[in-house]
Parts: sequence; structure tokens; C-alpha cells
Amino acid sequence: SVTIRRVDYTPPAFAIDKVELEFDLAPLTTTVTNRMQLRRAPGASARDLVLHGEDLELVRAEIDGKPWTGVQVSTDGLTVSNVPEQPFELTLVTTNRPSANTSLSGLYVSNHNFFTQCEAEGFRRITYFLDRPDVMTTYTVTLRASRADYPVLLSNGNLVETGELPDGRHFARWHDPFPKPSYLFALVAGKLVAREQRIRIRSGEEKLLQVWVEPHDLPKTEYAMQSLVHSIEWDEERFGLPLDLERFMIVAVGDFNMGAMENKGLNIFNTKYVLADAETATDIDFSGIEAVVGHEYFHNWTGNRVTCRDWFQLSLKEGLTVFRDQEFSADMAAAGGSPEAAAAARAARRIDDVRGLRQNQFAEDAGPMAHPVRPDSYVEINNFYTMTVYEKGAEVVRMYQTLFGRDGFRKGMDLYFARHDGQAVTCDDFRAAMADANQRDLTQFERWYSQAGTPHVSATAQYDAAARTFDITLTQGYGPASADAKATQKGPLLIPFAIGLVGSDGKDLPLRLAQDGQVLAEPQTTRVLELTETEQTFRFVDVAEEPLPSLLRNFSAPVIVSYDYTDAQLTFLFAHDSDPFNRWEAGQRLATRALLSLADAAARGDALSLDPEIVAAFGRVLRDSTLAPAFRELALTLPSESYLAEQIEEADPAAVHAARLFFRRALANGLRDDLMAAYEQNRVEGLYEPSAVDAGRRGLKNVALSYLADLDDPDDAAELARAQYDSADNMTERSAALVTLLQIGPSAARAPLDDFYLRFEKEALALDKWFGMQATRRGAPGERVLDDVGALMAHPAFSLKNPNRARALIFQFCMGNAAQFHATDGSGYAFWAEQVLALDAINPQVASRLARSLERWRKFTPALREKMRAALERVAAGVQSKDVREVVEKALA
Ligand code: DPP
Ligand code: ZN
Repeated sequence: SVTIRRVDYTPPAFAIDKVELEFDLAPLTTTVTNRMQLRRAPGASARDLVLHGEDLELVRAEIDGKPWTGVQVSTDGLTVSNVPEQPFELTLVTTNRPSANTSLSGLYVSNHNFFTQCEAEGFRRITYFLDRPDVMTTYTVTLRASRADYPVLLSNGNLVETGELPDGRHFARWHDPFPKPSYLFALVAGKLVAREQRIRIRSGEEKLLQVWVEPHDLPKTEYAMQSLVHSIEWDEERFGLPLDLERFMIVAVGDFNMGAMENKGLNIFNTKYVLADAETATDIDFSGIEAVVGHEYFHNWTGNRVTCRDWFQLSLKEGLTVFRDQEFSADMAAAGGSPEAAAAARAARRIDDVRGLRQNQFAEDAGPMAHPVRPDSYVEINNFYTMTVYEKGAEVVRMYQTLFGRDGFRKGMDLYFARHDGQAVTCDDFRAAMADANQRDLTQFERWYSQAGTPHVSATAQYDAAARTFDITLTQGYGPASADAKATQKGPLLIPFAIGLVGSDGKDLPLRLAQDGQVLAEPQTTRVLELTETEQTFRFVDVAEEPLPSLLRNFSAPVIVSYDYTDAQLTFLFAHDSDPFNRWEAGQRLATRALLSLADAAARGDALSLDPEIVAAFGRVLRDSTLAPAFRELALTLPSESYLAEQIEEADPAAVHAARLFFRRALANGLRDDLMAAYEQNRVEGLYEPSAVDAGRRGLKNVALSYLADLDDPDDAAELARAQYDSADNMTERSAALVTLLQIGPSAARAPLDDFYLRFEKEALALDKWFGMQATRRGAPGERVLDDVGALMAHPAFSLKNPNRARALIFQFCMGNAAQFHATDGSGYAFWAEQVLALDAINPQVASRLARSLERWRKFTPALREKMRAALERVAAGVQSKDVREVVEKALA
């Protein structure tokens, strides 16, 4: 395999002034006529033009209207020899085979309609091109197809012409006035209908918004449209960024590798992030739609108007756009509530985002695929659409805002667009805009982009009662990491470290920071310290009593913090910290510590026991009706088994499972009445609404139900769950009830499971849930959930070719059911190897995601490790794609 390196970047030798594409669409063979106006880049002297291309048949090549014979086709492209010195027109006619394209990259067919997916390198599967993001040009696209089969013909930009053709065919011509890289090209053709809405933006211009779906799905598009309208308003309000095209389209497709794609003016979405109604979608689905609609819309500026110079800069658009969608979701959740409710809603979003980051990105950063936010090399770029590029990248962007405030961040954004609109740029350009707009030297901050691994900060504190000073010493470094990751770790980072000091009454003490003999600024209760050295001591003065430090408030940097808290101190912070993130964090620290010691005892075969003080601490939060239900739900949710396994040197998933189950049972038995009360008090009456407040209440109620199902006698819970299933008028309640019944046991769940299937037989997204909940079922001791998974693979509704379905069953089992996947007989790993190889032949991108579920194999007990290695070696021996090969070879290295 060929490794591509960032240091080898060279600018393109040719520029494309404009391109005209004509498509004669037919499922078996589609013909593409590509007419490009080309010129040598200034200073370039290459005689040959080298274009990217894959799986294409070349029919004809012409230069300036004359046949050109100097063309050489290879497996990855086309070389056109001795091209003219002066600007010239190159015409290439090629064919491709959409219905045979199971990779879902390039032009493909899904349910008889045509779709494209071009990011990162799919455009080269449509025509020969300079398929790299720094080649931007304007596109005019003509689509021709049978009118009966493909009444709707869409591409980027504005519709300029439509008309009839002989033989029942018709055409549509689209022009996109904005120069764009090829990865943002899109076309859609088929039997689709649109929900439409016209809006007026601040300039007074009217815009047409459309959400295109299959006809039977039209009633499920209301929420996506509403989310789009909110996104457009929000980006104008918060960042002054308007919608720049006459129309903006979203199209839903059931076969899609990713969540969605931000093609200019024609976003293509996985149905999962468009279609929703109360009956088929959960609160989590609704909030996913809002976030992803926002995300793709926000790319219109951060990604499309200003794009990436090369794929190493992917986080330039992804980290920034994830940060923007997180802020959007938080603002939406907070809208309309009291200040307290708004703060609670924001905190809940922050906790959710950080939990995902710590569970998945921290593990990635500690494993064989660890890479910096701006990677230095890759074999297959599709493998680098990662948690690090997206989620850690978003944290890096958030740190600018933490350092400079909202206004300073906005100034940096304004300067970024003033400098770079219409360009393909780098992460350094973004950092320079932030630095210059805020008159700040951000040289050291560059290390956040270039160093892999999760930074560790350890804190120690010293109170001097006589001098009334409190010293906090912060030391930064990295934990164990792969050799490649270690090699990137060159020096200390600039870490914005937010801190508060909590007094014995539970209230924040005023903070007066002393530096160089000076007391800085007015007292405040949270201060962002700037840690820049490997070790640094900060002194607070006039501290009236010995405080308890509240560290890294609101998770002000993507780091692991250690501090020697006692259980009693954590319990105190869990009850009092004014920073809601850290209040939640104190409970998580308390639980994690107990869970890890329980896992240790379980691994040794010792008896398990839990301090009643810990149960009491959770009980107090559960009962505290001044806390938002969404917060209480998050506080009651224990760290996942996979997160806990990451914290252990040599993980034993069975022991972790036993520990977590024991902890849950202890809470259930200790808090039975409180859980029952939480269940009763948080029933939501009236019409279903996916609001943050209602969702929080349902969430708390359902987490209470799930604990009640872990009582020694789960009969009451079974009865509640069954009644909830039967009376549910929305998917959140219905699916939560069914998951709880599955947790109690297969016999309790059998009838509702059958009912669910019959009810939603024709609803693909709901059926995904049906597969998923069976794959993640806990299973009784000695029971093999894998046997169910095997049987479900033979179900007529199962298909490996549909990524959502494969993810619902196979990924959910391998990534969401740790104890069963890591069964000591190795059956989970054998199943994994078989499915990775089967998917590899169909869809390498999907296969490669599944392949990653074994990359932390070295962290497990020796017996499991050996079985995992054998499975990895089996895949390495049989793999075809470079996608999967890169993952397994890095894992085994
Ligand atoms: N469509 C993917 C995203 O928006 C890749 N750009 O993140
Ligand atoms: Zn994105």
C-alpha cells in the first residue's frame, strides 16, 4: 500500500477554469461527457496532464474538438500526453456502472434512484478529473434520463433549463456559480417528492428550501425542514453568514455510508438524519436530525466557501463544523426556557458531547490508529474521518473560544472569511486568523494540531492558612502511546484550564489570582488558567478557608485530569459544584473508581460490595427536584463497559460486566422507592413533542425503569414496561419499554418484539432499531446472544448491502455489547472476522469501520488477546481493500 504524506504536498500543475458535465443516466451503464477548460498553473511546466480515475471505461478523448490519441489509462487514472502550452479544452467521454457499484462511492443506485457520494475521492469514479480539494472550478451539469423512471433530476446550484428529449427522455441543466472542489459535486435522479418552504433571509432575498424523499416518506420531513430553517437563522445571527444560493436542497437516501454530505446546495443525507415522526423516531433521533441538518448546512461556509487545501487539513472544516453544530444544538435546547433551564440544557448537551469524546476519541488516541488532529500520513483517507479529526478537532476550536470569548472568536471567524473566501486553505491559516484577530501569538497552540495522544494533567494543591494562599500546581504530559504517536509529542501544550474553588458551604469562593506579585483583575468564581509549561504553579490569594478545587470546569480542554480526591470530597462536589459539568463529573469519578475496584474484585473472584455512601450520593441527586431531569438522567447513567475497560491495564470484559451489573443492582435495591417516584413523576402527558425539556423527563423516567428492571424481583418493572409498551404513542417510550423487557429476559420480550416487527415491517429505520436492540441485549449468564444475531442475519429483512442494517445488527453486536462480543470462547471474534471479510468485498468503507472494533486488542487479558490476534490475522490474510488493510496492519504492527 502507498502511504501519502503531508510533507509531500505540491500544488496542482493545472487549473480547471470551468467544467461542463453531461450525464446519460441508465442503471447498467451511464455515459458521462466531461468538457474541461484547462490551463497550466503559473510556473508549472509539465508536458503531461495526469488525471485521477477509477473503475471507468474511456470511450473517447478530444482536445480542442479533435481526437487525441496521446492517452494512457491505468488502474488509478489517465495520463494525457503533450498537452498544448496554451489553455485548451479537453473532452472525455467515459462510462461507469451505477447498479454494480456496491461501494456507495461515486455514482450508484439505491431503490431504483441515482445518487452520488464524492467525498473524499468518489468523483474519480464518475469521470477522469483533478480529484483533489485544491482544484476548484465552476460546474454546469446536464442530466438526461427516462422521464417515467427519473422524473426528478437534481444537481448543485441553480436550475437553468429543463426540456423534453426523444424516446420519453427529458433533461435538466444546473449551474453552480460558486467554484467548488470535486468532492462537493452531487447529482440525484429518481422518483422523489419534496416538502418546500420559502424563507426570506436578512438581506430580504427570498430562498427556496426543499427536502426530497420517496413519496411515502413525505409526512416525516417536517422536523428536518424546521431544523434547516433554524440552522439558516442561527448562522446569520451568530456568525453573520447568510445562505448564498437561490435554493437549498436536502435529499434522503436509504443506502449511505455516512450520516450526510454537504454537497453545495444539494446535501445528500442518510434517511436516519432526515425522516422522523413521533411513532418511528426517538428523542435521540430528533436531536440527531437537528444536529446533522445544522452540521451540513454550516459546511456551506466552513468547508464549501472556504475549503481544505488537502485532506490532511480535514479538521479545518470538520472540527470547526462540529463545534458549530454543538453550539447550535446547545442554543436550540436552551431557547425559550428560564435562565436556569437554559443553563441546564446547555450543560446536558456538553456532558453528552464530552462523554462521546472520552469514550471513543480517547480510546482511538491511545491505540494503533492514533493520529494528530491534522494527520501526517494516511494510506486511505476514508479511514481518517475519525473521532480525532471531528470531535477532538471540535474541542481544539472550542479552546479558541474559551481563550478569547465569544466576541474574540467571532472576530477570528470574520478575519478568516475576509482573508480566505473562495480559497482552499490549511489549519495554520485558521489559527493565524484567530491569532491576528486577537493579537495573540498562538505558535505553541499549533501543537494541538500536530501531537497525537490524550494529554494528562495532574494537579496538586497546597493551602496556607496563615498566608491565606492556595497554590495549585499543574503538570502536563502524555500517557502510554504507540511509537508513532510518541514521535509526534514534542512539547507542552497551551491548555486553557478552567478552575473554581468551592468553600465548605458548597458555594464558590471569590478567586484572586496572583502573578508576579500582582493580583489579577476583579474577583470571579471561575477562572481560565493558561497552562503553558510542563509544570506550573498558580497562586490564589485572600482565600478565607481551605477550598476544594473544581478542576477543568465545563471540560475546558480535551485532557485527562488527575487529582487525589477522597470519596467524601467527590460526594461533596457531586452535591454542590456550581459548574454543572463538574457536578456530573464528580459523580462519574466516584462511580468509576468504585466500578474499577469492583471489576478488580470480580476478576479475582472475590465477593463484591459497594459503600452505601455512594448509593446515598446518587440517591440525593436523583431526588433533587431543583435539578433538570436531563441532568439527573446523565448523572444516573454509569460509564459504559467499553469506557471502563479502557481504564484497566489488562481488561477482563466479563469482570467489568459483573462489576457494572452489581453496581446497578446496588443502586436499584438501595433507591427502589426513589426510582419508582422518578418514574411516576416524569410521565409526560399530552401530545408528543421532541423538546429538550420533555425529552429530559422521558429520559429520566426510562433510566429509572431500566434500574427497576435490575431489582432482584423485576416483576413490577416488567409490568410497568409492558404497560408502557402497550400504551405508547411515540417511539421513545415504546423502544425504551421494549429494551427494558429484553433486559429482563427474552420471554418477557417475546410478544412485544413480534408486535414491534409487525407494526414497523415497512419502516426501515424502525426496523433497524428492532435488529439493534436484539444485538445489544444483555443475555443471561451462559447465554450466547451471538446465536440470535446469527439467526437474525438469515432474516429476510436483513441485508449486508444496506449500511444502516449492517450497522444495526453487526456493528451493534461487535461495538455495543462488550460482554457478549468478548465471550471467552472467541466466537465473537470469529464472527467479526467473517463479517469484515464479507463486507470488504461489498463496501470497503463500511468494512473498515467494523474492522476497527478490534484495534484495542492488546489491552485485554492474554487469553482473549490471542484469540483476537488470530481473528485479525485471518482478516489480514484475506482482505482486498486498502481501507481494511490499513486498519488491520496498523493493529497488528
Ligand atoms: N459528510 C460528512 C460530514 O459532514 C463528511 N464531510 O462530516
Ligand atoms: Zn462534516
